[in-house]
Amino acid sequence: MTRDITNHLLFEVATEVAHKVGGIYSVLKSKAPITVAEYRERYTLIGPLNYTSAQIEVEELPVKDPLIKQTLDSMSERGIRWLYGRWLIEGAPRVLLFDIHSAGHLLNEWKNDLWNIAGIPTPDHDQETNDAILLGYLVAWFLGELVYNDRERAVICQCHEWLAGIALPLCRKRRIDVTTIFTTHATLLGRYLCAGSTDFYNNLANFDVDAEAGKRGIYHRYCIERSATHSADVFTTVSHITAFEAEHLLKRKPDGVLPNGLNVVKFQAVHEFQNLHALKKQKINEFVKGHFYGNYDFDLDNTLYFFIAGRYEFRNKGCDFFIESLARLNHRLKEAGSNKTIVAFIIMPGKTHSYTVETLKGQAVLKQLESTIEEVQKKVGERLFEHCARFNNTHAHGSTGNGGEVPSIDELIKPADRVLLKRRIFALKRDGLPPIVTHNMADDSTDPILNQIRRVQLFNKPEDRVKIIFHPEFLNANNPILSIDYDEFVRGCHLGVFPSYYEPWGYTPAECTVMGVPSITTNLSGFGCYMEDLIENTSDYGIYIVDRRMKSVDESINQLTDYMYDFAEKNRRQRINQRNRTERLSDLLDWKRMGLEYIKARQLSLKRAYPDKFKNGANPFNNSSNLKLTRPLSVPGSPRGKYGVMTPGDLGSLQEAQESLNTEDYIGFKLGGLENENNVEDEDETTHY
Ligand code: G6P
Ligand code: 1S3
Repeated sequence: MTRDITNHLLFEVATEVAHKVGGIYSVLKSKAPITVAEYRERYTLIGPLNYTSAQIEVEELPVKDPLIKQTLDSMSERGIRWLYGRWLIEGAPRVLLFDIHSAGHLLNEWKNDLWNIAGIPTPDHDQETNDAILLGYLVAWFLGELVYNDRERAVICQCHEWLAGIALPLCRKRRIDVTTIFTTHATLLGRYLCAGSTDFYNNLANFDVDAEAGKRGIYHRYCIERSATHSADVFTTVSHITAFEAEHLLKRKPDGVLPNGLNVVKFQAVHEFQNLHALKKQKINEFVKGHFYGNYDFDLDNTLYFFIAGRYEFRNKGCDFFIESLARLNHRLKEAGSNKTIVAFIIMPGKTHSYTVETLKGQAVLKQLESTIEEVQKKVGERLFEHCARFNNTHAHGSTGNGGEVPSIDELIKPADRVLLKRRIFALKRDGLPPIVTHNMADDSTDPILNQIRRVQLFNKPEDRVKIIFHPEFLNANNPILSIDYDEFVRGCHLGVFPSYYEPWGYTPAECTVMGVPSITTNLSGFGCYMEDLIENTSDYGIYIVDRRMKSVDESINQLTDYMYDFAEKNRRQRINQRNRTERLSDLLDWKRMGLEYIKARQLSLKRAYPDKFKNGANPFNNSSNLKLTRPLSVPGSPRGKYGVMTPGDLGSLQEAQESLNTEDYIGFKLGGLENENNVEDEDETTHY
């Protein structure tokens, strides 16, 4: 059937629509403004209805589109509950959330069907898979009825991750007249294999994928992921390194790469973000003073805050590397007699019971000291005022007034005040060392992070130049301890350290970059490869890339230690200068640029579904204003591209002429060094400060 492709409808399906779990939420939320700008009400995000988060994140709206309404009404008649509304984020995209439990009674029938049509087995007690089946069947039901009701408009359905991918084989089997894109943000097997002790990247081509999935009890999930991959019209992933992985593990070469962007909000002047750093650092300083009470013998002016954050995947996120490097850094700083202190935060949510008494006590004693000092200060001020106000010319003639002398400190601080202050100071005495973890862990003795900290003996001893604080809960301004939102925390820190082994993209260093905070990443992360590919001397711009591909484990850890050591050696002026340069990279990560790859993927899916509309080189979207780039990156002070002008299109491969990637296209993941042949941009100014 031929449909109107220029006014097509776009549906994006994911489990993290209006419900934060991990990275996909960040993708959808930050991308919303540009997608809504392009599609307006023709764009709808579909996901499962989570009542708790929807209550906060979604405002219910009537369905205006008559054909969508007709479709949803018919589903309601069959007992399906859904919520249609506006996601309360920038861009305010429309969302359609299905209450998958309202279709729970159909689960067994659908599982049976999945086996019959796709040969996918599904065990009984895998809740995630059951939910994926319910969502997938509901989406396919909705799309099937919609395109039956609406014979005019073309429909694109883009599904993110295997959890939202079951609709894809259903659309294909049922010949539903939609065109589809499957975007994977990681592969199931990749994540599992990397978390073990496999030499993953050197063996990618050799894994017996079915056997490996079977051994890990994820064969049925793997089947879902693989069938979504092969049923979609267009298959994409988030980086070239994951494209390479997907080609081998999912057995389909991706049609292109859709790197993740951010919704970059620039300040008018650079000093504004610098000031924010100082402000937020102050908040972290307050926490640190409390945490180290009794051992707070280091100078905060010479203290740097490093951090790692993310999902608790010890090896995949490189937490093992981070702790080992911190131990080596500690040794080197001590050897060098450095006056710097590094406080390294590990922010990774684990199973906990509550904050430890010691952690709570630290903040409490500091608060008490602070309020006692405020009281004493007030009294001292009043006494001083009183004394000075009594200045009297006639003093010499026997009056009780002040003859002009300033009272001594002993006259101002009375014995009672001293007793009170002494009590507060004595309360700061502690027997043990400041704790390495802020919470009571559910499995303290087996926790991998704690065990490695124990192994390298980073116990926050006074002589240690590197201190550690493991905060096994995501940050939140409403937390009683370290009450600060993640964004504010990042701004207040000096260096983000993300030495990941498995990282399809890696939002954490990208977020640091747009906030002007230098970070360390690796050449095994999509983000690291992307930056390395676009910029010469990334470290000048505060992006340090650890080589985890060509170096041995020991060499990589030493490289990470060197980066942290060199950073610790910088003086304040150098740090400020580097933050300015880092922040200047944010344009590279803006969705206004990255979103171009999404546009190309959608056009390719339409082209595959409606080849006639693109006959003889015709492109119905040629004059689309959406394809405009942001300001040229050649303005003074911008980074230079390795291969000339930088656009995501140079990296992506969703070119009209070329319908799928060649292995040579995995730029940023080439094993050899690439020559810098073609620098066409103007020489940058050298002073960036
Ligand atoms: C920002 C502020 C400065 C402050 C500096 C501290 O640049 O604008 O006023 O001195 O941060 O930087 P540091 O790297 O020492 O935390
Ligand atoms: C995935 O989330 P993760 O932390 O499990 O998707 C993210 C968004 O695409 C990506 O940034 C990350 O690398 C992946 O691993």
